[in-house]
Amino acid sequence: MILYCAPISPFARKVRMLTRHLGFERDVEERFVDTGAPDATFLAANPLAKIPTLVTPQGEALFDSAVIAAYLDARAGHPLSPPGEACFAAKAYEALVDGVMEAIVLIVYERRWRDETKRELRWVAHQEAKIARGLARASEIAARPGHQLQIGDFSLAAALGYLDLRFEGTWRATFPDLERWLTDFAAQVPAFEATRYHDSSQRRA
Ligand SMILES: N[C@@H](CCC(=O)N[C@@H](CS)C(=O)NCC(=O)O)C(=O)O
Repeated sequence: MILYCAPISPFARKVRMLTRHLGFERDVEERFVDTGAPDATFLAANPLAKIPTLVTPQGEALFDSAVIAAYLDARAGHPLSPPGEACFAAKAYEALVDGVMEAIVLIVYERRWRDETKRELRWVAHQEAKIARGLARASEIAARPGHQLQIGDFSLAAALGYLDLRFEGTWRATFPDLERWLTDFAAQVPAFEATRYHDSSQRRA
């Protein structure tokens, strides 16, 4: 399988953690792409030029990260999907945290794509409010008794890791429960450390 991705992208990290955690690391070739200057092969796989994009052994290009996560989990025998009706709550939790990531990425893009004089601070505040509310809800969900490791947890770890990288970890003071949660997640999922971003020469997400 080919995974179009980038080392810093939180959505890509979610999937890169999942391929490792679910035992597909050797089956997946990670191809780092620049979404700002997509090449023809990547565009043929995903006309939206978004990462992550996974090309299956059958040549099917899968996106977005939720679709890829469901595909990998299904191939592994569904270890990260609760059975029955509970799977819908698990999907809503994943969608919630993916929405938090989306809001973080929008703020980063506001900085990257808009001239400093044209930045819309009300829009940034609107996204920041989504991040704060979303993290508060995610914190409640992850702390529920009987909460089992699931795909949404990989989204949450990727979102918090990205906040550390882009916003100097200011979330840690506001959400100490999530800070403890992330420590536990990292102990349970070595793929979190394995996918940590190190190289400061490749800074596109
Ligand atoms: N909903 C998508 C979001 C993916 C996404 O926005 N990825 C960013 C990188 S973190 C991207 O590809 N940006 C390029 C662009 O929007 O042109 C998912 O879950 O995969």
